[in-house]
Amino acid sequence: MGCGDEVNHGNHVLHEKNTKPNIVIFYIDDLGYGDVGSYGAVGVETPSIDKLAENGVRFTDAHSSAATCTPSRYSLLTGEHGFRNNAAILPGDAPSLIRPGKATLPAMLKKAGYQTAVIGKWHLGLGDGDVNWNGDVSPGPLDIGFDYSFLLPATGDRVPTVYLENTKVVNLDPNDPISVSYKGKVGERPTRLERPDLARVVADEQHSETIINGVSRIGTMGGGESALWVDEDFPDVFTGKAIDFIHANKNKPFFLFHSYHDIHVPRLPHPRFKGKSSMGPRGDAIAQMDWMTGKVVSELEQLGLAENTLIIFTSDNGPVLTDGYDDQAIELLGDHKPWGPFRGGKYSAFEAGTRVPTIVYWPGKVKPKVSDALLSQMDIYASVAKLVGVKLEDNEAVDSVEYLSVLLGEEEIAREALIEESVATNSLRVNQWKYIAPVKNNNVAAFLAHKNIEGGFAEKPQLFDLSKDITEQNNLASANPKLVQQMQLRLTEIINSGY
Ligand code: NG6
Ligand code: CA
Repeated sequence: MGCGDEVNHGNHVLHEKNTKPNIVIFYIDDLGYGDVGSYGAVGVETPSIDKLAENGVRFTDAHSSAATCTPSRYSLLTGEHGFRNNAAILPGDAPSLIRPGKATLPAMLKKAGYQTAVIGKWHLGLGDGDVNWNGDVSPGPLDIGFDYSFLLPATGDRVPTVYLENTKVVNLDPNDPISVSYKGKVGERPTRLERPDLARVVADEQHSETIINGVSRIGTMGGGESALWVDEDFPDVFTGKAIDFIHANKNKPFFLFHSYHDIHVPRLPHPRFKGKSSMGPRGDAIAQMDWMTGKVVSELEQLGLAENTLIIFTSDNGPVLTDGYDDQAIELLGDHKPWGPFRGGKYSAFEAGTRVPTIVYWPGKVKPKVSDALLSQMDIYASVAKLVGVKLEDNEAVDSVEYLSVLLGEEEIAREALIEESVATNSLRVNQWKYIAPVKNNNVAAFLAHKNIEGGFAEKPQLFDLSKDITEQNNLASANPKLVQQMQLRLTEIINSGY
């Protein structure tokens, strides 16, 4: 049909103009290695992600920089370890951790002519301290390289439970200003401790402050009634914003950092996903997350952009079942193994803390393959810089190593060494060896026991041979004191001077 010819012709012209590939990072929250079908999930189906995995590069040894959110996000966006800036899980009123002027992935892409957006979870702090949610909230993403942002400011379980679009809270009524506190109660809304009958999800003490949308949160919040989010609407709201951004930029190269709330707590998937898994809310949230991913991918296909878009799908840290709310994630788990074949989970120094599903998809460019290369999310920065032809400054993205050909599945050999950050210590991988540096006192163990997670922390050094002992059971440290010493030296060296 004539009409079809015109469309084809249009696409052709568009591709000639837009030779730089679009870049989309799907950054999932708390998704474990084994939570995706192509990585062995049994309690839930993930057809949209499996399609990416089957037609792209599926990595088996790719890592977030840390076993928690804020440091991993910091590293993804700056190409450096979280410990270089004391990154740790931030409260919902924390100042912005990535300060204006810092080199970032989106700022680097802007140099190459990209339009850049972050949509979804931020959790990297906003403002200068004592943020006023009723005015212009800055500095924030717009000051570090993003042209557009639509955010869940911290986490789903932290106040304020409002969306922030660029510098403004969405739908805020100036006559009902927002107040937020992480040090005592503000506002009239009851907390769960005051009115347990009003909360529809059972929560631990930390998650028992202001009740909003029937769910008690961390922190207290007054005002802002018209601006409150409805957790169940996240998939539609964030997907809608992502699609709007793609449409608006279909003729220019764009970078979309699509940062999901799922499958972090509180897990409150939209009712249409209820029962989509056999695992209750945690599994249903995975199904929802798969749906969101499929929606954006099919939008790219419909716009004729898929073959000019590099997609990276990955997670900010390993899995956790109970993280403040009781949604029966443990009871309903069945044979599903969120941590895959590894030991540990979110927060932990064991492999499941940072070894996360990682898929690179680029139809026509990347051939289907499984890659066992040791890679870090920090390496995305330098690799993408190479892809778009930007030369990095000497002090830019200091922990990021360029492995573009590995990312695209053309080569298999990447890092020889990699630091894995956990909440209590650092570990070092060198080839098959895994060293976990000792902790001074193991007081985090109790916190993790409460979450059913093995931290992997000990007051003595630990050394595992992952080639024979993937589950880190057999501590070889005392039999190999020399190797332990070398690993500790190497760890210190990388911390002090970079990889
Ligand atoms: C912890 C919260 C947890 C989660 C986490 C951040 C406890 C007791 N509470 O402080 O529920 O919100 O912070 O998760 O652990 S992350 O994925 O954003 O790092
Ligand atoms: Ca996380």
